[in-house]
Amino acid sequence: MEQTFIMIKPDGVQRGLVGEIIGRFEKKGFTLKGLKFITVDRHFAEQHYADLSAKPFFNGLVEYIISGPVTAMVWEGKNVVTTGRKIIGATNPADSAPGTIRGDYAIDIGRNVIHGSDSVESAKKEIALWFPEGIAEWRSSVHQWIY
Ligand code: FUP
Repeated sequence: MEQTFIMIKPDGVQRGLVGEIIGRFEKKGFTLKGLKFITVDRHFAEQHYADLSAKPFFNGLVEYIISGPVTAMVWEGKNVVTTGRKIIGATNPADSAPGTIRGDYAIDIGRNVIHGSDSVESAKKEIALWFPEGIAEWRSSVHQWIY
């Protein structure tokens, strides 16, 4: 089953949006498979955003991510990578549709509350980076057609 990496960024944590965000993914029908609350260091944040290292906003982005604890999660379900990105909304909250997380709760691109993997391949990389200890396997007892 497909998995994605979702991170509630320091502003989302500080603004008390953790429960709201987890609720949106749960109510959609996705399954929470991994969860931890951690503050990462500069080296780790630079690894997570390595693809953006040449961008002018890279240093500010790293400063923001290390500024406080984040909520790191693995969510599982059919098409969870693409659907997760839809639930999150466009990168720039100025363009995110109302009803999406960024559309409802963010204003600035540099404080956009949440991260979600952009492909199955990057989800695998990000889950390996953030959960090197692995994810505990558990099976829901509900019927398979209940997502
Ligand atoms: P996303 O996949 O939606 O998180 O977007 P990107 O990977 O393109 O960007 C990662 C983060 O960099 C965004 F969440 C916010 C930040 N960013 C800026 O601060 N300024 C920009 O111009 C673009 C992105």
